[in-house]
Amino acid sequence: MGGSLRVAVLGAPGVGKTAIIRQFLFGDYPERHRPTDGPRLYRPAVLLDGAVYDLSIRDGDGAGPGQSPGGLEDTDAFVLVYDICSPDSFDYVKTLRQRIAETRPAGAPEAPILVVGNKRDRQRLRFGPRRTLAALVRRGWRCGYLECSAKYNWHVLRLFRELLRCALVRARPAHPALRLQGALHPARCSLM
Ligand SMILES: Nc1nc2c(ncn2[C@@H]2O[C@H](COP(=O)(O)OP(=O)(O)OP(=O)(O)O)[C@@H](O)[C@H]2O)c(=O)[nH]1
Ligand SMILES: [Mg+2]
Repeated sequence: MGGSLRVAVLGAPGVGKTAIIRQFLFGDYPERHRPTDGPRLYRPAVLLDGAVYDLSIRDGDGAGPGQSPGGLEDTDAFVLVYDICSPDSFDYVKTLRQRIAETRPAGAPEAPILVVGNKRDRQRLRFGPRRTLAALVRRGWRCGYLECSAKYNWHVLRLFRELLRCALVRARPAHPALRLQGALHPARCSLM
C-alpha cells in the first residue's frame, strides 16, 4: 500500500474539470455541460509505479466568483484547469494559484500545482501560443504545465500520473526511483 493523496481539481465553470475526472476514472465523457453542484469527492484507488494509493479527488471548490476556495489546506496536489480558448479562464487560474499560495498554512509542505489547458481539440481557436503560456506558468509561476483534451482522452492519464509522481517526490523524497525524478525536476512538475 502506497498511502493516500488528496488532489483538488479547480478552475472556472465549464472548463472541463468534471470531464477530465470522469475520463480518468470511468472512461466516459459528458457532452452536455451540467454544472457540478458544490465540491464533489471521488475516492478511487490507483496503481502507480507498483504501489496502490487511495486517492481523494475533489471536483471544484464550491466557491463563487471572487471567493477564496475553502477547505483546501490539507490538499497534497492541485490541478488548475483552464480552457485554451478562454483567456478569462486562464486569469481565473492565475488568481487561484495566488490564493492557494496565500492560504497555505505556515509549515505545510509545498503542494505541487499542475496547470492544465483543456479542450486541446479546439486548438485552432486558442487565445495564445502554447509555448508562451507554458513558459509563463513554468518559469513565472513555478508550476507544471500540460495540455489535454478530456473529449478525446488525450493526455488525461498522463496528467494524473505526473501529478501524483510530483506529489510523492515532495512527500517521500527517500524513495530511490522518485528521488531520481525529483533530481531531474527539482522545483516543479515538468511536462510536455
Ligand atoms: N471540445 C471539448 N469540450 C470539452 C472538453 N472537456 C469538456 N468539454 C465540454 O465542456 C463543457 C463543460 O464541461 P464540464 O466537465 O462539465 O466542466 P466543469 O469545469 O466541470 O464545469 P462546472 O462543473 O460548471 O464548474 C461540457 O459541455 C463538455 O462536454 C474537451 O476536452 N474538449
Ligand atoms: Mg463540473
